[in-house]
Amino acid sequence: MDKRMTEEEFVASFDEALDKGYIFALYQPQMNHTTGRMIGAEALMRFKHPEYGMQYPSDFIPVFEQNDLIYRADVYLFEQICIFQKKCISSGLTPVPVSFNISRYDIFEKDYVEAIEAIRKKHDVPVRLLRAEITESSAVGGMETVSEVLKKLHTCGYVVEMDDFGSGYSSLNVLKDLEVDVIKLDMNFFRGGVGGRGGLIISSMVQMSKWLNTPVIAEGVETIEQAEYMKSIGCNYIQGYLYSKPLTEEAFIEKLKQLSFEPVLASMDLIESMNAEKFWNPESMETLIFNNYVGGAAIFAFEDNKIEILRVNPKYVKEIGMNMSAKEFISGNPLRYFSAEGKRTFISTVKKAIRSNDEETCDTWRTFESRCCGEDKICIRTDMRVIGRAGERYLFYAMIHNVTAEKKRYIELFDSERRFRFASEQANIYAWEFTYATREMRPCFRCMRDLHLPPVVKNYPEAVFEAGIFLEESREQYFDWIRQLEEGAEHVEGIMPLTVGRVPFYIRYTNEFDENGKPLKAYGSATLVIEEEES
Ligand code: G
Ligand code: G
Ligand code: MN
Repeated sequence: MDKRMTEEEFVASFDEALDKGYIFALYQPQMNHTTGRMIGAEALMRFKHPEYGMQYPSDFIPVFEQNDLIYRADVYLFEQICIFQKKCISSGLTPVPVSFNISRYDIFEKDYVEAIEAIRKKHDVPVRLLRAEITESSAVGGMETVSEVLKKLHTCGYVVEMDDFGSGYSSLNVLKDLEVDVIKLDMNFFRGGVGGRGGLIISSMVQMSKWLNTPVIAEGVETIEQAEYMKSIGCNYIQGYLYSKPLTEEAFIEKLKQLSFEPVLASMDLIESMNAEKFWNPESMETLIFNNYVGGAAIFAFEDNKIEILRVNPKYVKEIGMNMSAKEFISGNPLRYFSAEGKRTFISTVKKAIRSNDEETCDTWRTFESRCCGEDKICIRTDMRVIGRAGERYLFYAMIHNVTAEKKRYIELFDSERRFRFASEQANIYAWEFTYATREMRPCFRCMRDLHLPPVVKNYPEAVFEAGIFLEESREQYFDWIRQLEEGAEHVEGIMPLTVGRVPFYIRYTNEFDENGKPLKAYGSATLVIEEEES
């Protein structure tokens, strides 16, 4: 039968507890939720009295802290962890890094780092198999001391994690001054659920950690929904009851045998000249350029066929118009605005840019709805390129242009030409289209029937001179028309005799331009010139 021990009982039995192993570590696996691999474990202190049974950490940790016992307890537990790691190595297992908790009281003990280093060396455990967890609240006693300990730990080669991030002790300030390697975000601080404000705060914290290039481990994850939410905002590392409770050494060894290991990755490696720190620094030249770039620009992440906009500049917001705010673009799935075809185009362009590692462009239609402007369809041209990657996650720089007006004009022209061609099939007109780039001519049905042309005439217009449809005497004139069209003339027209019968036809060309104003195709038509009979 368990009995809650009193403060006096904890203090009185402390020496015996260290001696006889009432104090020991449990190991809680830390997982990559996406790959199912283990990234490490946290050692958690437990107290089991032979008579009174298991005691709550929330009971004995504060007692140890208030009675100057925590330092001894932590150093003791650190040695237990080293012994465990050494045992794993010796028995041929692949050990994973184990995090140990540093109390804020340990930080004020002068030779804390020296003490644990001596123990680590005594047991011959590589430093990469141990990670230090300092809590945000350590900073309460003064930044200088924590900073000093952090430096010492780094010098010795320890990865240092910021524990209990989000607990509210001015998280941002602490993060700014302490260069930790990993952030542990405790879901217990968001028991109100991940919906609404809680979710927004968590996603902002994860976002921020990305800017700092610091991986995040979400702690206290109990449900699949929480894990999926964390994954959706780019945090794959998870510790909590969902995967496993803290385990005894024996049970943890079983996990080690079952699961494979992968190292914790920084959330993003920026390539080449892009310097992450500068880029996210509000005062840097990079930020200045981004914010003041004459066109719309955005930074987005791509993973798992999903797009996440991380940052937009003021011109981006202007370019799309619709009176939307930067916040509206950044929150939620940006592809929700896209047409089905636009989605496919965008994703395939993203993939192309990953393969080519070069700038790629696409035009996509999106439907925006805003409170003031109602619904509107907008065509956006995006020039994108990869600027960073971490594992399967890619970071992109994108420049955007609103090309809606050009696109609409283009579509109108295209429609009118198509209507014209339908009409010509009905009337006494021969019609065809000629594509400059391919030198291909596509005749209408009547041309095919009367002039015995195939559906595609190659090597146009040379081919129709060879076929005797156009006459040699018109060659110079006709090639001059084509030249004018290729140089951008809107129309050319004139009368020309066709076929051996020298039948006079009125020939007219209308030029079609692409969205950049470059000639694309010429639509030709020929109508018989009816000469009025002389009376
Ligand atoms: O397992 P959980 O209920 O284990 O732990 C409760 C609290 O005790 C947590 O805030 C945790 O950080 C702290 N804690 C767990 N293990 C240790 C330890 O080894 N040393 C210190 N100082 N705190 C610990
Ligand atoms: O050192 P730190 O305060 O981060 O200790 C982690 C604490 O979280 C420990 O008390 C541990 O037992 C506890 N814990 C681990 N997984 C879960 C979980 O899924 N839910 C909750 N509520 N607590 C957890
Ligand atoms: Mn911890």
